[in-house]
Amino acid sequence: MSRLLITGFGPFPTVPDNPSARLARRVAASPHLRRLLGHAPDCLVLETRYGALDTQLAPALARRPRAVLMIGVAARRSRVCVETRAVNRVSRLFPDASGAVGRFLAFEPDGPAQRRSGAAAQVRVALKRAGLDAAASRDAGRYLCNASYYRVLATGCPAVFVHIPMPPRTRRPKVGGGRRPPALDRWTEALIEAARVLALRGRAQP
Ligand code: PCA
Repeated sequence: MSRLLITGFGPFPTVPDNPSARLARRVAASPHLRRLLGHAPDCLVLETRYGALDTQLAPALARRPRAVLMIGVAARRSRVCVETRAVNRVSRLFPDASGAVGRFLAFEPDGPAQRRSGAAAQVRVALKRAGLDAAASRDAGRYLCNASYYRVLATGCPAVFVHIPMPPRTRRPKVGGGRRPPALDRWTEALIEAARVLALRGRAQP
């Protein structure tokens, strides 16, 4: 079956340990997805700097993935959010991991003001089915997550960006104790289901 790309992000100034990278790797390592695809999904951990859009993301997109699941952290949010769109806007306030800020207010001066994901609603349903009640969001920010999503949506393949909060610190469950599994474990399972749905959608698309 077709190629599925899963992306996460590395550290940036306010998040020195970015859980989205760990989550992307865990989802991409899913035996279930490997069985479905016939090979492991591609996993890309993007450096959180504007230059990485050209040096890391563009080459991955040139391999023409049939579907893309993107994950980033939104440290101030309390819920997992499915981003429904990306906008052609860059923050000039927040430096990236290399200390650079966006140089222009728009990434693509001639690009559309926004690009919408046609697969966001379906992914939200998939997450819900897997027990994760994610919110829909139309504001992916003005930083690297929005920037990378805007780029990926330009390809036209089914792509969805999921923002996760910082996972709460959990103590190890007591043996036999009925605690909920750690957030990262629950999110991994739900995002595997989201990835499955995206991969099938990518396969169906001409
Ligand atoms: N979150 C940032 C960039 C990398 C990440 O994980 C954002 O929301 O733009």
